[in-house]
Amino acid sequence: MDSANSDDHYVADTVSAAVKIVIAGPLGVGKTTLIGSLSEIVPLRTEESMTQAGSGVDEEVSGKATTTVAMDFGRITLNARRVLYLFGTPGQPRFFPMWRHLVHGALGALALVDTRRLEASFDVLGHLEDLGVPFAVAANNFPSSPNYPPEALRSALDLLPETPLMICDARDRYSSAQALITLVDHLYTTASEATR
Ligand SMILES: Nc1nc2c(ncn2[C@@H]2O[C@H](COP(=O)(O)OP(=O)(O)O)[C@@H](O)[C@H]2O)c(=O)[nH]1
Ligand SMILES: [Mg+2]
Repeated sequence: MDSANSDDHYVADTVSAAVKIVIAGPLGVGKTTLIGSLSEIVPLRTEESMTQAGSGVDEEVSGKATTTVAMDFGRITLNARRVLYLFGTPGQPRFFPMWRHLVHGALGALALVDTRRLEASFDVLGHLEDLGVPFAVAANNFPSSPNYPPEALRSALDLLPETPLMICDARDRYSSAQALITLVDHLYTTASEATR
């Protein structure tokens, strides 16, 4: 990166291309955490306290006091010419109508799932399919997460054979980066096959 810009919030002057990736998943799965682990800028967050108003509407996740109400936004400089922007979706199904705008121009999505409550991800994965967004799935590991064999997890989530599935720890930068690299590899392979 341009040394003049290395310490600040601005994209280097040499950058001429941007890639957009969406981080999707239900409430409390670790989207905000993953973007925070990966972003080189302090991520733009839209966290608000969860209040009684959401009771009975939004899923309640134990220990979770805030929720993303618009989106998360982070940035990774890939090289002198390219940056990658991460857009995190809000997890609540009532925000699904805005996903159409959030995914606009995105190369693909990383869908985070929580193996303690897989059913919470069904709508999210279905919604990505409906929107035609290619995706990879990362199971964010919590201490009490059950260890399902990959094939059982694939089948429970009804994933296509080619959809990548991996385990990650959203708090860990390396693990989160591996998940992102797997997604980008998948997008690259899918795009090369389509042009063959
Ligand atoms: N143990 C563990 N906790 C996590 C992990 N990822 C997120 N958390 C915690 O789970 C809670 C929900 O994460 P958050 O990123 O806000 O979820 P979001 O609703 O998908 O944005 C937070 O308290 C995080 O600190 C993880 O990989 N392991
Ligand atoms: Mg969030």
